[in-house]
Order: sequence, then C-alpha cells, then structure tokens
Amino acid sequence: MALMKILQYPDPRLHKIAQPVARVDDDLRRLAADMAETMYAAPGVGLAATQVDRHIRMIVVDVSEEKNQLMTLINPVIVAKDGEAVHEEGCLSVPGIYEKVTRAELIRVRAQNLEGESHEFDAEGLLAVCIQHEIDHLDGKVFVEYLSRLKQDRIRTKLLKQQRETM
Ligand code: K1U
Ligand code: ZN
Repeated sequence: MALMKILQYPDPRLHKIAQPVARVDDDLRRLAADMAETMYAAPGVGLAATQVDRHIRMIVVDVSEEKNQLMTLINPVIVAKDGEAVHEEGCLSVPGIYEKVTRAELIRVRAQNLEGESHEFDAEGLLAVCIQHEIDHLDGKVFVEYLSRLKQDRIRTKLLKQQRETM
C-alpha cells in the first residue's frame, strides 16, 4: 500500500468530472486500498479519487470512532434525499478551513462494492454529509463553492499564500 498526494485547492484538477468505473479489478482494488491508507493517515473521514488525481467514480469513507467501518463506494449515486441539515465541513484538499454547509439530512445511496456487486443503503448524520461531500468531488465541486464569492476569494488567497510559503 502507498500514501498518495492529495490535491490542494485551488488546483484546477479538483474541478474535473470523474468518469464511471467500467470494471472492478485488482488495479482498482489496489487504488482503493491506497486511498483508504491516505484517508486514515491524513486523518480524514472520507476521500474521493478526484482528490488523488484519479478521475474515476470511487470514494472511501469511514466515519466510525474506531476507524473500523471502511466503505468503498464505486459509481455511487444518491437515489433519494429527504430533509435539510446544516453541518460544519472540512476538506483534506482545503486544509484548515471549516465552514457550515446545508445538505440533505437523509439519503439513499446506490453503489457497487469491491466485488462489483450493486447495493443500496440509507445514510444519515455525518455519514450522509460525508457521502454528499465526496460525490461532489467526483462532480468537480469543492465544498467552498457553497460559500459566498467573498469567502471563496479569501480562502483561495489564504491557501495560495500557504502553498507559496511551503514550496
Ligand atoms: O473529502 C475530504 O476532503 C474528506 C473530509 C470529509 C468530510 C468531513 C467532514 C464533513 C464533510 C466531509 C474530511 O475528512 S476533513 C477532516 C475531518 O473532518 C476529520 C478528520 C479527523 C477526524 C474527524 C474528522
Ligand atoms: Zn473534500
């Protein structure tokens, strides 16, 4: 397994649209394992393939306290949504920035697993927030895009300055 580099906002590659996964094979399973290792090391509770510059529709998520409930979702789709909830979100591609975002409270998700089998499940709370945040990444959307233009500009300026200082 290997740690992968996480793209940092405002990298334009974060806005690429991820393509559907056509075949679940050993290469994909290796990428999923590397993404999980990268997420746990960060540490984070989710990671989308987009964030490691792989533009395919796969995410990893683990919102458990014990870090023992890893979910790998391939071609995830939200098939139903209900309610609204506001949560504070962070993003491994936007380090040090935490902002409130309104999203659906309950979602029903359809996805394939690492055996290529399709399944559906309901999610709420942090799991629902995290899955919506990660699917946004696959669609080229970063959570700061829910904020005002002014806040987005401030975040962009702050992160570009940080990136220049650590070069
Ligand atoms: O997509 C990402 O960058 C991962 C992101 C997922 C997320 C967290 C919170 C709300 C929405 C989406 C993160 O994991 S940010 C780091 C974080 O929130 C966290 C890190 C360690 C323990 C608990 C949370
Ligand atoms: Zn993110």
